[in-house]
Amino acid sequence: MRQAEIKRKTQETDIELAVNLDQQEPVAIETGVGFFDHMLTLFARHSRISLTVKAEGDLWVDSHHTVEDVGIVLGQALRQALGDKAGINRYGTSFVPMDETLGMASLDLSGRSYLVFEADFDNPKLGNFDTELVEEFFQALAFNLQMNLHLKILHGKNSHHKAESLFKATGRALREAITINPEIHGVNSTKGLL
Ligand SMILES: [Mn+2]
Repeated sequence: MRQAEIKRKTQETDIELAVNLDQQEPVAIETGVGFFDHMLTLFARHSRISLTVKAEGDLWVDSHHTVEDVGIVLGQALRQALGDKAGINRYGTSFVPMDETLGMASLDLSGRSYLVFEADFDNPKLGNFDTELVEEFFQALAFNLQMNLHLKILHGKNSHHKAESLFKATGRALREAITINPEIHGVNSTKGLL
């Protein structure tokens, strides 16, 4: 089983997070930030992984530390669970429509970290979640998972739809990338290492 569990406590957040890439249950997210819980639940369902998150952050400041730190820990846990990445597809791409919005995620579990993010949100807040944190989250995720991640809203209007299409597309692209492909022997790189 490809799984990992991480506990991380700082002055700003206290996080317990577990992932299992080879089973789909349980999914249970509690961060104190409703919209973020909604996004992480979608992400887990569309990547078909088990994900549990218990985060207690300094929400009296704002939701920044909580969202960013969950991104860091999720990236670390996924990377740990992937191990040597033998036999996985490595790449994944997904387009996800949501009513008027179309979002895209394309990623490579290359061992190198890079985020390209092309999305704007008209609405600065969704509940107690600041929409600028969508980029912060994916930056933390990409850097700690050591993945090359491209996210783009091709068109759209509604801020909730835009954020949701990016989380769903990333989940679906990740599922493709982490899937073990019987045609791939060893690591899917001419370098022999990912
Ligand atoms: Mn929604």
